[in-house]
Amino acid sequence: MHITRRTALFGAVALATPFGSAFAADPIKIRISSPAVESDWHARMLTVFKDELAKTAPGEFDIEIHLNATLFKQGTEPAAMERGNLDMAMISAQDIAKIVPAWSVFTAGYLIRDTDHQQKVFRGAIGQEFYKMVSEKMGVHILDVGYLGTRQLDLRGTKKIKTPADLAGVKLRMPGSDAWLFLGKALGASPTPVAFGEIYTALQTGAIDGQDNPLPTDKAAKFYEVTNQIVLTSHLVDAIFLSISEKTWAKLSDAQKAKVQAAAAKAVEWNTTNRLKDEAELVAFFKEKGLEVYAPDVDVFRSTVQKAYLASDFAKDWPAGIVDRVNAVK
Ligand code: KDO
Repeated sequence: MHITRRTALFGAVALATPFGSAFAADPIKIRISSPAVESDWHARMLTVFKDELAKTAPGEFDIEIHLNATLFKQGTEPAAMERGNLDMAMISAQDIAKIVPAWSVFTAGYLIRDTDHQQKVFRGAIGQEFYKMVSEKMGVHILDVGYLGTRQLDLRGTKKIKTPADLAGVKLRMPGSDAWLFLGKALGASPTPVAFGEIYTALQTGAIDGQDNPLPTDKAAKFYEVTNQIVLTSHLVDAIFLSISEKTWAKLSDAQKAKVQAAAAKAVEWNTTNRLKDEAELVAFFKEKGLEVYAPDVDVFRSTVQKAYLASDFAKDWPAGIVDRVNAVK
C-alpha cells in the first residue's frame, strides 16, 4: 500500500484509540483512612473491599489503605472527604451528628436493638432519608452500613458495676465529640475525651478508669492487658458507615459505581459475619486473660440512658416521630 500522509494519520488514530481508552488510563486512586488497628475486623474488611475490586475491575482502581489514624486524625475524615482531600473512610453517626444534628438520634444508647435491626433501619426508607442529608450537607456518599459491634464497658479496678449510680465519678474515656461525651454522661460516668490511639496508655497510666468499645476491638487493641473487668451493658449497637467523597464518586462511570457499591456490600457483610462470631466467643477469651466479665442490671441502664436522651438537647433536632419509626422497624 502506498502510504500517504492521510493513511499514516488514520493508522495512528486507529491504533491510538483502542490502546488509549482500554489500556493506558491511569487507575483511579482511592485513599482510605481509619483509626482502626490492623487486626480489627473493620480494618480487615477494607482489604476485602480492595481485593473484590481487583477481581471485578482489574487495573481500574488503586486502593490505598491507611490505618491507625496515620493519614487523618480520628473524626477529621468527614471534613477531609468533603474537601476532596480524602476519598474514603468509615464514619460514625457521632461524626455525622456534628454537621447534621438530626443524626444524633443514632448516637442514642439503647435505640438500635441488634445487627438485624441496624441493617433494616439503614438499608430501608429511614437510611435513604438520612443518607441523603449526608450527601447534601456533607458532600459524602454513604455506600453501606457496617456493624462495629455492641459497646460494653471495660474498666480498671474491681468495684462491681450494677447500675449507672455505680459509675459516679468513674473517668470513662469517650471519643472527643459532644455526642460521644453525652453517652458517657448518660451512663452515669464522668466522660473524658481521648483519641482512640491514646486509650491504651491512658488506661495503663491510670489517666482514665475505663473505656467502652465492642469486644472484638478490646481484643484487637489489647485493652484487656490494662483493665480488670468488662461490664456487659450492651449500651450501643454501634455502626460505621463505609463512605466515599462525593468528589471521588463523581469521577466514576456508572459501571465503576456499581462495582464499588458491590465491593462495599461484600466487605461489610464479611465484617458483620466475623464480628458477630467473635462477639459470641470473646467472653471466654477475656475470662482466660483474668478479667471479670459480668452483666449489670441492663434494664436499669436502658431506662436511665433512654430517659437522658429523650430529655436532652439532641432530641430537639430529631425529625418528628423518628424514634417511633425506628422502633417500628422489625
Ligand atoms: C472509639 O474511638 O472508641 C471508636 O470505637 C469509635 C468509632 O466510631 C470508630 O472511630 C472506632 O473507634 C475506630 O474505627 C477504631 O476502632
